[in-house]
This record gives sequence, structure tokens and C-alpha cells, in this order.
Amino acid sequence: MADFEKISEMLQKGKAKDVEALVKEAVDSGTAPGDILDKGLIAGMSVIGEKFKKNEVYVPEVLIAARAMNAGMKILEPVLAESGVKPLGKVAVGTVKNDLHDIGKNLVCMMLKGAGFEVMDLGIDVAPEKFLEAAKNGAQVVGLSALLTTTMPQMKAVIDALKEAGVDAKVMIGGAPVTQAYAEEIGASGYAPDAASAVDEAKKLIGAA
Ligand code: B1M
Repeated sequence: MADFEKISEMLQKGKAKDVEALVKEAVDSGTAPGDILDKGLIAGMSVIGEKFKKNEVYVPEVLIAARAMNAGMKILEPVLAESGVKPLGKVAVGTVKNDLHDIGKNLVCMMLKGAGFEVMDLGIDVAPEKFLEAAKNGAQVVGLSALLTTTMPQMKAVIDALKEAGVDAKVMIGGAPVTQAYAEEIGASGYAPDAASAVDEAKKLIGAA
């Protein structure tokens, strides 16, 4: 029987090597990969997400936990692909055009992956056409990050591009200067103030909350 608690605990402590070894052990012992993901890795990352929301842990701890998550995922991903476990949904995330800030965006990607989403990381300085393309390629949620007041209007440009093309994807926005009021003003489907809330919001937007 795999020790899910231990996987979760080591992930929260950011012990990448231990997580990798425990996941390998669990896979080798024939544990269902979906269980290793849900009860071990995702369970651990959820605890980190909740603590991050409450300011009980900070960005460095989240990054270290995410690195441990990635170490486990490296072992688990091929097994999951073979076993046909479906991701929760597909989200494309990027920092908007003319904006080069990516620390928050990376955290959002890690948390979404940690929650079981398939994440297309579009990078920084992403033009509206690239977000549109991602939505056409199956992203149910398009996630936009902006850190500059001068680049926030790019979020509206993405929403307009999606509308014009008649593509029905939800748009979730976030970033230090972004607010719920701004999301409402530009017609975004959702807003999240931090990376852990981005998971809740994405789940809500695809009807999985
Ligand atoms: Co820049 N910068 N910066 N910068 N920078 C800010 C944003 C600024 C507030 C600093 C300041 O003046 N006090 C200011 C913006 C002012 C404004 O517009 N109101 C600023 C400026 C002016 C600039 C330049 C213009 C400076 C210059 O060159 N004169 C320039 C612009 C470059 C460009 O983008 N074109 C610039 C450059 C840079 C660096 C390259 C040096 C570096 C970025 C490095 C990198 O990202 N790889 C940088 C940094 C590090 C910052 C600060 C210090 C920190 C940003 C950060 O990473 N925070 C920032 C000051 C600050 O915010 N205190 C500042 C940590 C991160 C975890 O938080 O990104 O907010 P954040 O993400 C959070 C939430 O917002 C949310 O979740 C995350 C985790 O909880 N979130 C989402 C983010 N995206 C989300 C998406 C979602 C949901 C939630 O859904 C999709």
C-alpha cells in the first residue's frame, strides 16, 4: 500500500528527491496512478495552496513545494498517460503583451498543475492572437496575468479577440494591479487575487468546483 500521507508531507516540505523516490515506489508497487496524484501530490499541494492564501507560507516555500511536485510528476506523467487518467481541464496561462513579469504567472501555472489541470504555459509578452490560438486548441480557460497598469488594457484586447472570433473560452485574470472590479469592467469571466484562488476560480469556471 502506497504511503500517500508521506508523499503529501514530503511535498509540503519541498523534499523533491523523497517525493520522487516515494512516487516511484508507489508506481512500482502497482498503486493506481490517479490515486498517487490525487491522494499524494495534489493533496500536498492543496495544503500548500491553503497555507499560501492564509499567509502561513510564502512564495519561496510554494516554489520549493512545486519543484517537489514536478519531481513526482516526472515519474507519474508517463504512467498517467498510459492509464488514461483525464486531467481536470485545460487552461492556457500567459503574461499579457508588453509585460515581462512571470513569477506570479509561474506560480499560477504550478498551482493549476498541482490541482490536476493540464496547463499550457504561453510565457510572457503574449499577444492576444496567441491566447486566441490556445483557446481554439481546446483551452477551456484562458488565464491572463498583468503586473503593470500600462499592460492591463491588453486583457480587454484578449477578451475582444475571443469575442470577435466567436470562441467560447472563459477568461480568468489576475496580477498585482488587477481587481474584481476591473474584471467586471472588461467582461472577464473570473478574477483571482492569488495563485491558490486561481485554482478555485478555474474549477468554478469549468463547473468542477
Ligand atoms: Co517590475 N514592476 N517592472 N519588474 N516589479 C512592479 C510590478 C511595480 C509595482 C514595482 C513598483 O514600481 N513598485 C511596477 C509597476 C507599477 C505599475 O504599473 N503600477 C513595476 C515596473 C514599473 C517595472 C518596469 C516598467 C521597470 C522599468 O523598467 N522602469 C519594468 C517593466 C518590464 C516589462 O514588463 N515590460 C519592470 C521589470 C521588472 C523585472 C524584470 C526587474 C522584474 C520581473 C522579473 C520576473 O518576473 N521574472 C520585476 C519585478 C520582480 C517586480 C516586483 C518587484 C515583484 C513582482 C513579483 O514577481 N511579485 C513588482 C513590485 C511588487 O509587485 N511588489 C514590480 C511576486 C509575485 C508572486 O506576485 O506577480 O503579483 P504577483 O502574482 C501573484 C498575484 O498577483 C496572482 O497570483 C500570484 C501569486 O499569488 N496572480 C494571478 C498573478 N497573475 C495571476 C493570474 C491569474 C490569477 C492570479 O489568473 C490567470
